[in-house]
Amino acid sequence: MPTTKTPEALLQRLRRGRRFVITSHTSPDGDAVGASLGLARLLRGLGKAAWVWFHDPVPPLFAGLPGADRVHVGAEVPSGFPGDFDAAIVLECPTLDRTGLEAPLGELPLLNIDHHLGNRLYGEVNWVDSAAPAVGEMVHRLAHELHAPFDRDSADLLYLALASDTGGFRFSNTTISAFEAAAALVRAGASPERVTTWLYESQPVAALRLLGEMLPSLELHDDGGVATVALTREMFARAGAEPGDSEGLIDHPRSIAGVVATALFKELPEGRWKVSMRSRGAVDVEQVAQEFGGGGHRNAAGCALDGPLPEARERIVSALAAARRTAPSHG
Ligand SMILES: [Mn+2]
Repeated sequence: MPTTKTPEALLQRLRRGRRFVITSHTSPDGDAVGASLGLARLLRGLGKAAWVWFHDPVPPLFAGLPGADRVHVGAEVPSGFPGDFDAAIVLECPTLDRTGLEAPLGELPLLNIDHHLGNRLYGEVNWVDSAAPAVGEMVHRLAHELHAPFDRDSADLLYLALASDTGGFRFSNTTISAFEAAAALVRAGASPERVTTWLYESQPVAALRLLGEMLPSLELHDDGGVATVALTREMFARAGAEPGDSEGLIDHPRSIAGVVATALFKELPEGRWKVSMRSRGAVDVEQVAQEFGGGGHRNAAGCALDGPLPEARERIVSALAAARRTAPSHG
């Protein structure tokens, strides 16, 4: 797969700038958190100031990562913003509004680094590589171009971004460059065992209770090829769970034999539902997400739509069934 070269304009901006704010999308996942914290460490290693600012808190699963306790969280701007910063680096966001911080961020020059198809190129500098397995892998390449010193923690953070976005090196984006970056990161001190513990063995008990709440909602459709699950706000309350505790729960319906497409419906305020979709092989959930105003990748995408749940479910299921039929390798 071809990958794009780091734009010279981006390297210049990063070499010349001294103070950066780094941000990513709402409900930050492993790639968003790992790539942001990793890039911040690498820039600090080059003698620059770098602050990570997320609209939403770091999910409990990632709270123990190096630097997670220093993330600035919320809609309120960090002190000295915007005058004290040279640029905002936006990671993993196809559109600026995915940050939840589009108004304040618009006051700074934007450096857009992403691997989503359909990125809107909203930055002053844009580096979009849809063949990259994770933004963490792009940050790894960037670090080499900048000759940034690697320590164990930054290697762990980028390895986590990569492991998270490839589903532990299982998904279709597990490319040669994913393994090459992983090897280089382990050489630089990353520990696959430590990262695996963070990713898969650091669950708050509420996350497991939430899984228990979710499983009875499982429905199979389209001759067992499509599976859907739902999480209501009541389920979150019963489990004592926070929004971030649902991270990774969509992998469970995906593990059923014969299932090629899944959707997780998460209740939002005002009767709306956030839909996360996953698929196998050529089944394109990005197209389905786009039909409903969302986006993502071929095998992982999301959107939001109005309830009530049975109607929302029916609309998504028929779109997924259609995607399944039009996919080249699944009948
Ligand atoms: Mn990603």
